[in-house]
Amino acid sequence: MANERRAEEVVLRSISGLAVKLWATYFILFIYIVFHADAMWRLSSVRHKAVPQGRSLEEFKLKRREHEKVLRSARKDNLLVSKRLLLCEDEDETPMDAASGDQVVHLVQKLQQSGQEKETHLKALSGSLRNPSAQTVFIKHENSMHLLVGLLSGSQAQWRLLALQCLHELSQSHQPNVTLACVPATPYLLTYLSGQSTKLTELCLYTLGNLCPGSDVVRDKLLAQGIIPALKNCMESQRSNLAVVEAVGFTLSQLLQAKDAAEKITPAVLASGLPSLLRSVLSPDPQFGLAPAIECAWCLHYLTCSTVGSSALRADGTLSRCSSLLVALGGAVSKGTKEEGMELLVWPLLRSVGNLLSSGPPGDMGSQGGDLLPALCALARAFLPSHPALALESAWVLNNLTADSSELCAALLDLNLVPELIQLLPFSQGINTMLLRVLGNVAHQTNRSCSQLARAGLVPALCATLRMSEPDVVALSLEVLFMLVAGCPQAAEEFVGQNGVALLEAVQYNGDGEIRQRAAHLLEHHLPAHLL
Ligand SMILES: *[C@@H]1O[C@H](CO)[C@@H](O)[C@H](O)[C@H]1NC(C)=O
Ligand SMILES: *[C@@H]1O[C@H](CO)[C@@H](O)[C@H](O)[C@H]1NC(C)=O
Ligand SMILES: CC(=O)N[C@H]1CO[C@H](CO)[C@@H](O)[C@@H]1O
Repeated sequence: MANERRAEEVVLRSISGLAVKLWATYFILFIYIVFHADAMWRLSSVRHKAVPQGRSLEEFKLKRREHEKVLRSARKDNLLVSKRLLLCEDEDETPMDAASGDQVVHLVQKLQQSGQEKETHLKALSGSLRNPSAQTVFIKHENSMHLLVGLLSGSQAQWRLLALQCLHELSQSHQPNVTLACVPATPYLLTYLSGQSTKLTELCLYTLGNLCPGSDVVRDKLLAQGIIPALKNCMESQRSNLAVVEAVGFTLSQLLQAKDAAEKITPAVLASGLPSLLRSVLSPDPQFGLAPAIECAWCLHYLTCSTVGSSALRADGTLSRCSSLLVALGGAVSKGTKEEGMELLVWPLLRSVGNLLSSGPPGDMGSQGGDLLPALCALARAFLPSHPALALESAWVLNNLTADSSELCAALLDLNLVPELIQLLPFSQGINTMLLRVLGNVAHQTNRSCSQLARAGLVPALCATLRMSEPDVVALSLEVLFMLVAGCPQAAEEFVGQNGVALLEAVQYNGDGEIRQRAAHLLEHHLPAHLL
């Protein structure tokens, strides 16, 4: 399981790449704004005295806020699909020798004859069906699925389990045809979710979970056949069996990844009572481990991806539940205890919190917002070496929390977290740009927050980021610097004292149009003339 999630992480990383592309799109928008702002700035440089003090700063801040909105809506629809192979105890992982199509046909014929060796043939068949070409041969062979469904629905428990094993192998296929061919079996799979055998239930769940993303037709059938109430009942009645809970989480998360989930599936899941069951799993079991919590957190993440889901779950206490788990995990990593695979739980939690914040400012989080800040910093720091994309995700949520909340900006200063953020500024892969946004959110607040930032050492840190080669880092550094020196004369003096003028000249010389304009504007209007 861990391996698959790791593979997904690679996908996630490329998704952060997508986010970068979206930022780039915004960057173009930004340049457009700057061209207009530039006209304004030039005007103000001509009639400088006549322009009310701070006006360009206000307009600048307003644009910044619009910018944040674009950024934050940019990373919502990132969906991931995976397939699971559940091995029975008596199986090993080495695939059988590639079965030929002839062998599969032969096995089906044997099974069609009534005989006592059905069990052996079924075992051989499920082994053969691990091979994709054998799967295609199987579904094309007349009556083969009919035969399997007959055994699945029959009275022989062992045949039932082995027939299910065959279907489970077929469910691994990425061929829509193979997935479609499994449809006649789905009513039985759903029925067995409420059965007595947990082994059968678990295997049915993973089979259903594998079939869900395969085709819209299959998914619609499953919805019509009542998969959502079946999953809810299964989870409710098997609450204490964490292997089943994990499997329900997997199946539901597969279902929720449909492109049209927001319209078709999310409302039904919200109405089913599943969310409170999912939330209740968000406390890792010391013996069983993190897996059920990870699956259920992904479900919550997919539910919060839609507006309807995020506002319903926000009102339901999901934000608080996810936040308190993040606070606990952040506390654990800051004490140096990083459980194996913990990052797999942190991912969906961070994304859920980020999505939930989209349904309103963090004002109603109470003290929890303040507790989250140090936890997010700790998670970013702890995962930076091994999972930079996760550190970036933590920074995203920090940005989300601080973007609209003067309380949380003040808390960031009061908790003395700014020096921690400054320490992470040398790291690229989007981390420095995101942290510069967070620092910008704080600088955006008041003159007082600007002086606090300066006291925390932001000026030398900005001098360092202004020297970096990435243009967006330089542009954001200029943005923060602009707010800082406009709000705090001491910061301006400190900057000049740190050879800032030469630095701005270098930036002006090397930078592109927009960066050049900004650096020039800063040099001309916002540094104390007597020091230049
Ligand atoms: C899938 O089914 C369609 C229609 O029956 C058929 O044309 C196509 O060849 C099948 N594809 C595979 C890979 O079997
Ligand atoms: C912030 O500081 C600047 C520069 O010292 C000053 O011009 C401006 O009036 C101050 N703004 C407020 C709201 O105090
Ligand atoms: C308070 C805050 O900044 N909330 C934002 C969090 O992110 C979403 C988008 O993902 C924004 O819409 C919210 O405004």
